[in-house]
Amino acid sequence: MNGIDYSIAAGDFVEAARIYREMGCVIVKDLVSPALVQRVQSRMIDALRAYAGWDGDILPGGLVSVGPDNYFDLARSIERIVSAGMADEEFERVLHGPVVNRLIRNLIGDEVFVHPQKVPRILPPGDCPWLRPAGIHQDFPELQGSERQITVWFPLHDVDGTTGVLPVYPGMHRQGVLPLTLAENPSGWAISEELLPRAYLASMRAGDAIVFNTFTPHGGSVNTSGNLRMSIECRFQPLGDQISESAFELPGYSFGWDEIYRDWSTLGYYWEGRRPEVVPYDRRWEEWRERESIRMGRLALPEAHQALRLTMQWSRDAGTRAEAREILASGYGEGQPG
Ligand SMILES: O=C(O)CCC(=O)C(=O)O
Repeated sequence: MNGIDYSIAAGDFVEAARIYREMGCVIVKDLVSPALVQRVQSRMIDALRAYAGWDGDILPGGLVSVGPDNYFDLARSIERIVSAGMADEEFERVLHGPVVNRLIRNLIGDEVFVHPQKVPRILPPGDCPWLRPAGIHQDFPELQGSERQITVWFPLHDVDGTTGVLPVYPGMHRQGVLPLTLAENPSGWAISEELLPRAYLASMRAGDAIVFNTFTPHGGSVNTSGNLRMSIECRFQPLGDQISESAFELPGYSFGWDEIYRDWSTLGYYWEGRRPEVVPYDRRWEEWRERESIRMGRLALPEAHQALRLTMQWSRDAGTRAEAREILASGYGEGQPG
């Protein structure tokens, strides 16, 4: 901890709103029952066993042991693990239930909409080349839609500074969209730490949550334990604000909503009847990132490597994809700039 405590007990929603307004983030203790998040974790562990050949131990605090021998299989099976974590109807029910609803309503001062996407994650310890930690970022440029959007991040076991809690940067949500620099992380970009105050790292128990605004910088976790860090994040916003069409997609996955909702009894496709006004995804931000990755790649900047790879794989424009491919094929990024 940094000496300041941004945590509150569940139920103290007035204080939660005060801290959230001032800091852009608040840690809510005991927001949900530990058994609930442990069930989501168990579903993911079952998928780890079935698809990644995992046969490690569950340690005190709910930590999941893992060795580097498992890393590749973990990365290969990630879709199965993610879809298993997303498909828990009871967890969804609690996100719509009275306690979470009252909390979010107090923070946004409006009627609440629960975003369909939930993001279960596993973060292996050390430097796993296939599953790297997110860089420090704000959600807004990626997710767009409401400026009052909120993320609620739940660890699925006890976490602290070594096991990879999610760092957040209090007070920075008022700065608007912060500039990005190229970085070797899954998105290829990050907010430079020089622009930020010291990260806030809370020690948390299963059932606690970090709640933060869509402009609050976060990410860049470091897992120096010998275990997997497992978490799930969920998003909320006012029903009356606009939402990006991308919030209803499952981008990059081979599974769809039918698979997630297959065994659900009542909540499947809950968002079809009641949802905010849907607006198109504004591509200018990603187009800027693609152009920059190409410009920096042509200058043979090594830190542009990951951003270029993403441009090559995901750009909507065939010419841009081909340009990124050509730069990467020239040997640049393998330590021999072309
Ligand atoms: O769990 C992490 O490491 C990253 C989470 C994140 O980026 C998010 O909640 O938006």
